[in-house]
Amino acid sequence: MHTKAMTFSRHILEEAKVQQDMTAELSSLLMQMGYVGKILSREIARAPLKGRLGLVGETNPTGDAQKKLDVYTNDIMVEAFSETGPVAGLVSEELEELKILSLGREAKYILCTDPLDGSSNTDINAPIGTIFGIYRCSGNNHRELEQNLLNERMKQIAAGYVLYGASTMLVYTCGHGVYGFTLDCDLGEFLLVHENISCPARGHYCSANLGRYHEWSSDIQNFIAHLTVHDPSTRRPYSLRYTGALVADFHRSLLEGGVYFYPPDADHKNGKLRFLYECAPLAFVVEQAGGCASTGTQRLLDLKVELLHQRAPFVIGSTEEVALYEKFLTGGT
Ligand code: FBP
Repeated sequence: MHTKAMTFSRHILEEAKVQQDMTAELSSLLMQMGYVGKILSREIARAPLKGRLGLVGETNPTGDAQKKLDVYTNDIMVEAFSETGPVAGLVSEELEELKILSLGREAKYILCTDPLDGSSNTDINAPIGTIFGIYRCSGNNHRELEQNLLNERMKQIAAGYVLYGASTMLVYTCGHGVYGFTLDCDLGEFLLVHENISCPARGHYCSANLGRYHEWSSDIQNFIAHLTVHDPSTRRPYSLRYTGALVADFHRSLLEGGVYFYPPDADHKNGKLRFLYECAPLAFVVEQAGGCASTGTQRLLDLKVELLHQRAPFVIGSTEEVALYEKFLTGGT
């Protein structure tokens, strides 16, 4: 019996005792995210039984064909944070604009989210996830909130993801270490299983869509050639692991070391992944765990953002591999 287990909610309350920026509103927002994770874990597992697989026939703001689960998970996110108080505005992969949820006194945060990461996996029972980044907000109306978010007048103060895999995991940080929880479906509780996660400085896995190899720059092709040389003395070749879900590939690198990258290619001149609700939240997590996130030429979190759905070239994971990737891209090798 898990009587001594640390639940996600208790962990947040304990953090609030020691972390000044862990306000009552932020605590309640995070607990609500835990609740959303439980609902989505149950409903994603039941999706084939409820006719929630397949496409809806629409596209999202960045032109991706929307899956029924993309729309369903986004609706759950909007519903769960509407009128709960702490969230003033929601930025989502599935919404064109920042959606005002509350302008009340408690509404102190902007929630940026990819409600369903890994959409191409929904119909084949492969891992998918939910990504979230939380910004302390300033502004009294839609225009001010959006402008302040885009002009870095808002600070990301918490981030994380939920991974719907063999088990459901929630990983989060509030800027004081990274913690991982596994959902005990019987108890309906996320229980702490990874305390103060530290990303190994070096790994053995690389995650990238090699189907795009010929569209990548020769620098990136040289980086891959370097990783795939047979040289046991330097623990090469690396093993390829590409699940089709950023959250799942990132989770592997976070726990076991390695690197995930999505560079510019013929269809994505600026990379595929979106800064505010895919790259920046995971960059915040990995840096808290001692890893790195970059565009290939600069620290990801230093990137200037002008659009809600702005894309960014992205490399994330162990410090050694990210540094090596940057070296290849800046001709340092
Ligand atoms: P979604 O949020 O729409 O799923 O897009 C992101 C993503 O699916 C990542 O999870 C994944 O790593 C990548 O795109 C896969 O893209 P590709 O099929 O081009 O390799």
